[in-house]
Amino acid sequence: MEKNFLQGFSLEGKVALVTGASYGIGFGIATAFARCGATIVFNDLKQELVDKGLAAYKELGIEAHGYVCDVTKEEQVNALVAQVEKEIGVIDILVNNAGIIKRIPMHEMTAAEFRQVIDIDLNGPFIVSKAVIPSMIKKGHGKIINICSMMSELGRETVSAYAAAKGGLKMLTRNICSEYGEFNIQCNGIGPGYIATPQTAPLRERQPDGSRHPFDSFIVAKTPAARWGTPEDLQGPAVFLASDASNFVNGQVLYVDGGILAYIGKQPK
Ligand code: NAP
Ligand code: GCO
Repeated sequence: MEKNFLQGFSLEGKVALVTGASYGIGFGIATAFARCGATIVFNDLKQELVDKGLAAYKELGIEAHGYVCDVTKEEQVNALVAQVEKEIGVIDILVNNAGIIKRIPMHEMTAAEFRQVIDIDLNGPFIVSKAVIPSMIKKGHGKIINICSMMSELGRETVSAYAAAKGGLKMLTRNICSEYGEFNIQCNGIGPGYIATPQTAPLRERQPDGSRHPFDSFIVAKTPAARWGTPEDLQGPAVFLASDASNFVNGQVLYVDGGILAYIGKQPK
Protein backbone atom coordinates (compact mmCIF):
# COMPACT_ATOMS: atom_id res chain seq x y z
CA MET A 1 0.00 0.00 0.00
CA GLU A 2 1.26 3.51 -0.80
CA LYS A 3 3.19 4.96 2.18
CA ASN A 4 1.52 8.40 1.93
CA PHE A 5 -1.93 6.84 2.18
CA LEU A 6 -0.92 5.01 5.40
CA GLN A 7 0.31 8.37 6.77
CA GLY A 8 -3.36 9.29 7.14
CA PHE A 9 -3.61 6.72 9.95
CA SER A 10 -0.50 7.97 11.76
CA LEU A 11 -0.76 9.60 15.21
CA GLU A 12 2.85 10.86 15.13
CA GLY A 13 3.29 13.99 17.24
CA LYS A 14 -0.20 13.78 18.74
CA VAL A 15 -0.97 13.91 22.48
CA ALA A 16 -3.74 11.49 23.45
CA LEU A 17 -5.58 11.52 26.79
CA VAL A 18 -7.38 8.22 27.48
CA THR A 19 -9.38 8.35 30.68
CA GLY A 20 -9.43 5.33 33.03
CA ALA A 21 -6.74 3.58 31.03
CA SER A 22 -4.66 1.69 33.61
CA TYR A 23 -6.14 -1.50 32.17
CA GLY A 24 -9.10 -2.80 30.17
CA ILE A 25 -10.40 -1.19 27.01
CA GLY A 26 -8.68 2.13 27.69
CA PHE A 27 -5.32 0.44 28.05
CA GLY A 28 -5.86 -1.47 24.81
CA ILE A 29 -6.75 1.68 22.89
CA ALA A 30 -3.87 3.68 24.39
CA THR A 31 -1.27 1.05 23.48
CA ALA A 32 -2.51 1.10 19.87
CA PHE A 33 -2.25 4.90 19.80
CA ALA A 34 1.31 4.66 21.13
CA ARG A 35 2.20 2.17 18.38
CA CYS A 36 0.92 4.75 15.88
CA GLY A 37 3.18 7.44 17.34
CA ALA A 38 1.01 9.21 19.92
CA THR A 39 2.19 10.37 23.35
CA ILE A 40 -0.07 8.66 25.91
CA VAL A 41 -1.60 10.42 28.89
CA PHE A 42 -4.01 8.55 31.15
CA ASN A 43 -5.68 8.96 34.52
CA ASP A 44 -7.12 6.72 37.15
CA LEU A 45 -8.70 7.15 40.56
CA LYS A 46 -5.84 5.85 42.69
CA GLN A 47 -2.06 6.34 42.54
CA GLU A 48 -1.48 2.61 42.98
CA LEU A 49 -3.52 1.95 39.81
CA VAL A 50 -1.76 4.74 37.93
CA ASP A 51 1.57 3.20 38.98
CA LYS A 52 0.37 -0.26 37.90
CA GLY A 53 -0.70 1.20 34.59
CA LEU A 54 2.63 2.98 34.07
CA ALA A 55 4.45 -0.29 34.70
CA ALA A 56 2.19 -2.12 32.25
CA TYR A 57 2.79 0.48 29.55
CA LYS A 58 6.54 0.40 30.26
CA GLU A 59 6.53 -3.38 29.83
CA LEU A 60 5.32 -2.72 26.29
CA GLY A 61 8.04 -0.12 25.77
CA ILE A 62 5.60 2.79 26.13
CA GLU A 63 6.61 5.82 28.24
CA ALA A 64 3.08 6.89 29.25
CA HIS A 65 2.18 9.80 31.55
CA GLY A 66 -0.23 8.83 34.34
CA TYR A 67 -2.16 11.09 36.71
CA VAL A 68 -4.63 10.60 39.56
CA CYS A 69 -7.85 12.30 38.52
CA ASP A 70 -11.55 11.61 39.04
CA VAL A 71 -13.37 12.50 35.80
CA THR A 72 -16.43 13.63 37.77
CA LYS A 73 -14.48 16.36 39.60
CA GLU A 74 -14.26 19.42 37.35
CA GLU A 75 -11.45 21.05 39.34
CA GLN A 76 -9.30 17.92 39.15
CA VAL A 77 -9.97 17.58 35.42
CA ASN A 78 -9.15 21.23 34.68
CA ALA A 79 -5.94 20.95 36.74
CA LEU A 80 -5.00 17.74 34.87
CA VAL A 81 -5.53 19.34 31.45
CA ALA A 82 -3.54 22.46 32.47
CA GLN A 83 -0.69 20.28 33.79
CA VAL A 84 -0.62 18.16 30.62
CA GLU A 85 -0.62 21.24 28.40
CA LYS A 86 2.27 22.71 30.44
CA GLU A 87 4.36 19.54 30.73
CA ILE A 88 3.54 17.65 27.52
CA GLY A 89 1.45 19.67 25.08
CA VAL A 90 -2.11 20.41 23.99
CA ILE A 91 -4.36 17.34 23.95
CA ASP A 92 -5.10 16.44 20.33
CA ILE A 93 -7.08 13.27 21.00
CA LEU A 94 -9.42 12.59 23.92
CA VAL A 95 -10.92 9.15 24.57
CA ASN A 96 -13.67 9.31 27.21
CA ASN A 97 -13.24 5.71 28.33
CA ALA A 98 -13.55 5.82 32.15
CA GLY A 99 -16.83 4.25 33.18
CA ILE A 100 -18.61 2.01 35.62
CA ILE A 101 -21.68 -0.18 35.57
CA LYS A 102 -24.02 -1.21 38.37
CA ARG A 103 -26.16 -4.29 37.68
CA ILE A 104 -29.17 -3.79 40.00
CA PRO A 105 -32.89 -4.21 39.19
CA MET A 106 -34.19 -0.67 38.73
CA HIS A 107 -36.82 -0.92 41.44
CA GLU A 108 -34.05 -1.91 43.89
CA MET A 109 -31.53 0.71 42.75
CA THR A 110 -31.19 3.78 44.94
CA ALA A 111 -31.26 7.24 43.38
CA ALA A 112 -27.70 7.70 44.65
CA GLU A 113 -26.55 4.57 42.80
CA PHE A 114 -28.31 5.74 39.62
CA ARG A 115 -26.72 9.18 39.95
CA GLN A 116 -23.24 7.71 40.48
CA VAL A 117 -23.37 5.82 37.17
CA ILE A 118 -24.70 8.87 35.31
CA ASP A 119 -22.03 11.02 36.99
CA ILE A 120 -19.11 8.88 35.85
CA ASP A 121 -20.42 7.61 32.50
CA LEU A 122 -22.07 10.80 31.23
CA ASN A 123 -21.12 13.84 33.33
CA GLY A 124 -17.47 12.72 33.23
CA PRO A 125 -17.23 12.79 29.43
CA PHE A 126 -18.99 16.20 29.44
CA ILE A 127 -16.49 17.60 32.00
CA VAL A 128 -13.39 16.25 30.27
CA SER A 129 -14.57 17.21 26.77
CA LYS A 130 -15.38 20.74 27.99
CA ALA A 131 -11.87 20.98 29.44
CA VAL A 132 -10.04 20.04 26.23
CA ILE A 133 -12.21 21.73 23.57
CA PRO A 134 -10.93 25.34 24.01
CA SER A 135 -7.34 24.35 23.22
CA MET A 136 -8.49 22.12 20.35
CA ILE A 137 -10.29 25.16 18.88
CA LYS A 138 -7.13 27.28 19.27
CA LYS A 139 -5.00 24.55 17.70
CA GLY A 140 -7.42 24.16 14.78
CA HIS A 141 -8.17 20.47 15.21
CA GLY A 142 -9.22 17.82 17.71
CA LYS A 143 -10.56 14.29 18.05
CA ILE A 144 -12.96 13.21 20.77
CA ILE A 145 -13.93 9.54 21.00
CA ASN A 146 -16.66 8.57 23.47
CA ILE A 147 -16.77 4.93 24.51
CA CYS A 148 -20.46 4.22 24.22
CA SER A 149 -22.01 0.77 24.36
CA MET A 150 -24.57 -1.55 22.86
CA MET A 151 -26.62 -0.09 25.70
CA SER A 152 -26.56 3.16 23.76
CA GLU A 153 -29.12 1.30 21.59
CA LEU A 154 -30.56 -1.54 23.66
CA GLY A 155 -31.73 -2.09 27.22
CA ARG A 156 -31.57 -5.14 29.38
CA GLU A 157 -32.52 -6.09 32.91
CA THR A 158 -30.51 -4.48 35.77
CA VAL A 159 -28.60 -1.88 33.73
CA SER A 160 -31.06 1.05 33.71
CA ALA A 161 -28.54 3.68 34.88
CA TYR A 162 -25.83 2.43 32.52
CA ALA A 163 -28.15 2.36 29.49
CA ALA A 164 -29.45 5.85 30.32
CA ALA A 165 -25.87 7.12 30.61
CA LYS A 166 -24.63 5.44 27.43
CA GLY A 167 -27.72 6.55 25.51
CA GLY A 168 -27.01 10.07 26.68
CA LEU A 169 -23.35 9.69 25.71
CA LYS A 170 -24.45 8.84 22.13
CA MET A 171 -26.39 12.12 22.00
CA LEU A 172 -23.57 14.08 23.66
CA THR A 173 -21.35 12.71 20.86
CA ARG A 174 -23.76 14.04 18.25
CA ASN A 175 -24.02 17.39 20.01
CA ILE A 176 -20.28 17.95 20.29
CA CYS A 177 -20.11 17.14 16.57
CA SER A 178 -22.87 19.69 15.87
CA GLU A 179 -21.41 22.45 18.04
CA TYR A 180 -17.68 22.08 17.22
CA GLY A 181 -17.49 20.51 13.75
CA GLU A 182 -16.81 23.95 12.27
CA PHE A 183 -13.58 24.11 14.33
CA ASN A 184 -12.33 20.89 12.72
CA ILE A 185 -13.14 18.88 15.84
CA GLN A 186 -14.53 15.43 15.14
CA CYS A 187 -16.44 13.70 17.93
CA ASN A 188 -17.44 10.10 17.38
CA GLY A 189 -18.35 7.14 19.54
CA ILE A 190 -17.18 3.58 19.66
CA GLY A 191 -19.85 1.11 20.77
CA PRO A 192 -18.07 -2.04 21.94
CA GLY A 193 -20.06 -5.26 22.10
CA TYR A 194 -19.36 -7.65 24.95
CA ILE A 195 -15.65 -7.34 25.68
CA ALA A 196 -13.66 -9.56 28.07
CA THR A 197 -12.41 -7.08 30.71
CA PRO A 198 -12.73 -6.78 34.51
CA GLN A 199 -16.05 -4.95 33.96
CA THR A 200 -17.66 -8.03 32.43
CA ALA A 201 -15.80 -10.64 34.47
CA PRO A 202 -18.91 -11.35 36.63
CA LEU A 203 -20.82 -12.27 33.44
CA ARG A 204 -18.21 -14.83 32.44
CA GLU A 205 -17.50 -16.48 35.79
CA ARG A 206 -17.49 -20.29 35.70
CA GLN A 207 -20.38 -21.83 37.65
CA PRO A 208 -19.68 -23.95 40.79
CA ASP A 209 -20.05 -27.09 38.64
CA GLY A 210 -17.43 -25.73 36.21
CA SER A 211 -20.00 -24.94 33.48
CA ARG A 212 -20.05 -21.63 31.64
CA HIS A 213 -22.01 -18.71 33.11
CA PRO A 214 -25.46 -18.71 31.42
CA PHE A 215 -24.90 -15.11 30.31
CA ASP A 216 -21.58 -16.09 28.76
CA SER A 217 -23.35 -18.78 26.66
CA PHE A 218 -26.13 -16.32 25.84
CA ILE A 219 -23.72 -13.70 24.50
CA VAL A 220 -21.77 -16.22 22.43
CA ALA A 221 -25.08 -17.41 20.89
CA LYS A 222 -26.17 -13.81 20.23
CA THR A 223 -22.91 -12.78 18.58
CA PRO A 224 -22.34 -13.81 14.91
CA ALA A 225 -18.59 -13.87 15.66
CA ALA A 226 -19.52 -16.49 18.32
CA ARG A 227 -17.04 -15.08 20.82
CA TRP A 228 -16.51 -12.26 23.33
CA GLY A 229 -14.53 -9.32 22.03
CA THR A 230 -11.15 -8.26 23.38
CA PRO A 231 -9.67 -4.77 23.85
CA GLU A 232 -7.47 -5.55 20.83
CA ASP A 233 -10.62 -5.75 18.66
CA LEU A 234 -11.18 -2.06 19.37
CA GLN A 235 -7.69 -0.89 18.47
CA GLY A 236 -8.08 -0.49 14.71
CA PRO A 237 -11.42 1.35 14.91
CA ALA A 238 -10.03 3.64 17.62
CA VAL A 239 -6.90 4.49 15.60
CA PHE A 240 -9.11 5.22 12.57
CA LEU A 241 -11.33 7.62 14.56
CA ALA A 242 -8.27 9.27 16.18
CA SER A 243 -6.47 9.83 12.85
CA ASP A 244 -6.77 12.17 9.88
CA ALA A 245 -8.25 9.25 7.95
CA SER A 246 -11.60 10.02 9.67
CA ASN A 247 -11.59 13.84 9.33
CA PHE A 248 -14.95 13.81 7.52
CA VAL A 249 -16.54 11.32 9.94
CA ASN A 250 -18.38 13.17 12.70
CA GLY A 251 -21.20 12.43 15.13
CA GLN A 252 -21.20 8.71 14.41
CA VAL A 253 -21.09 5.71 16.74
CA LEU A 254 -19.03 2.87 15.31
CA TYR A 255 -20.27 -0.40 16.80
CA VAL A 256 -17.46 -2.91 17.26
CA ASP A 257 -19.62 -5.78 18.44
CA GLY A 258 -18.91 -8.86 16.31
CA GLY A 259 -22.29 -8.29 14.62
CA ILE A 260 -24.46 -8.69 17.72
CA LEU A 261 -26.62 -5.61 17.03
CA ALA A 262 -27.47 -6.94 13.55
CA TYR A 263 -28.43 -10.45 14.65
CA ILE A 264 -31.62 -11.89 16.15
CA GLY A 265 -29.63 -14.70 17.77
CA LYS A 266 -29.20 -18.44 17.33
CA GLN A 267 -32.14 -20.71 18.15
CA PRO A 268 -31.33 -22.32 21.54
CA LYS A 269 -30.51 -26.05 21.11
P1 NAP B 1 -13.10 -1.49 33.48
O1 NAP B 1 -12.25 -2.66 33.23
O2 NAP B 1 -14.07 -1.49 34.62
O3 NAP B 1 -12.18 -0.17 33.56
C1 NAP B 1 -12.81 1.07 33.79
C2 NAP B 1 -11.73 2.07 34.10
O4 NAP B 1 -12.35 3.34 34.37
C3 NAP B 1 -10.91 1.68 35.32
O5 NAP B 1 -9.56 1.99 35.11
C4 NAP B 1 -11.51 2.58 36.39
O6 NAP B 1 -10.61 2.91 37.41
C5 NAP B 1 -11.78 3.82 35.60
N1 NAP B 1 -12.71 4.72 36.30
C6 NAP B 1 -13.90 4.41 36.86
N2 NAP B 1 -14.44 5.50 37.42
C7 NAP B 1 -13.57 6.54 37.20
C8 NAP B 1 -13.56 7.92 37.53
N3 NAP B 1 -14.56 8.48 38.23
N4 NAP B 1 -12.49 8.67 37.15
C9 NAP B 1 -11.46 8.10 36.48
N5 NAP B 1 -11.40 6.79 36.13
C10 NAP B 1 -12.46 6.03 36.50
O7 NAP B 1 -14.00 -1.21 32.20
P2 NAP B 1 -13.78 -1.61 30.67
O8 NAP B 1 -14.50 -2.86 30.37
O9 NAP B 1 -12.34 -1.45 30.30
O10 NAP B 1 -14.66 -0.44 30.01
C11 NAP B 1 -14.09 0.79 29.66
C12 NAP B 1 -15.20 1.59 29.01
O11 NAP B 1 -15.81 0.82 27.98
C13 NAP B 1 -16.32 1.95 29.98
O12 NAP B 1 -16.83 3.23 29.66
C14 NAP B 1 -17.39 0.89 29.68
O13 NAP B 1 -18.68 1.35 30.01
C15 NAP B 1 -17.22 0.74 28.21
N6 NAP B 1 -17.71 -0.51 27.65
C16 NAP B 1 -17.26 -1.71 28.12
C17 NAP B 1 -17.72 -2.88 27.50
C18 NAP B 1 -17.29 -4.24 27.95
O14 NAP B 1 -17.94 -5.22 27.53
N7 NAP B 1 -16.26 -4.37 28.76
C19 NAP B 1 -18.60 -2.80 26.42
C20 NAP B 1 -19.05 -1.54 26.01
C21 NAP B 1 -18.59 -0.41 26.62
P3 NAP B 1 -10.65 2.08 38.80
O15 NAP B 1 -10.05 0.76 38.51
O16 NAP B 1 -9.85 2.91 39.74
O17 NAP B 1 -12.10 1.96 39.21
C1 GCO C 1 -23.85 -5.86 30.74
C2 GCO C 1 -22.49 -5.56 30.15
C3 GCO C 1 -22.64 -4.60 28.98
C4 GCO C 1 -21.29 -4.32 28.40
C5 GCO C 1 -21.37 -3.36 27.29
C6 GCO C 1 -22.11 -3.88 26.11
O1 GCO C 1 -23.96 -5.99 31.98
O2 GCO C 1 -24.79 -5.97 29.94
O3 GCO C 1 -21.63 -5.03 31.13
O4 GCO C 1 -23.23 -3.42 29.42
O5 GCO C 1 -20.46 -3.77 29.35
O6 GCO C 1 -21.77 -2.10 27.67
O7 GCO C 1 -21.89 -2.99 25.04
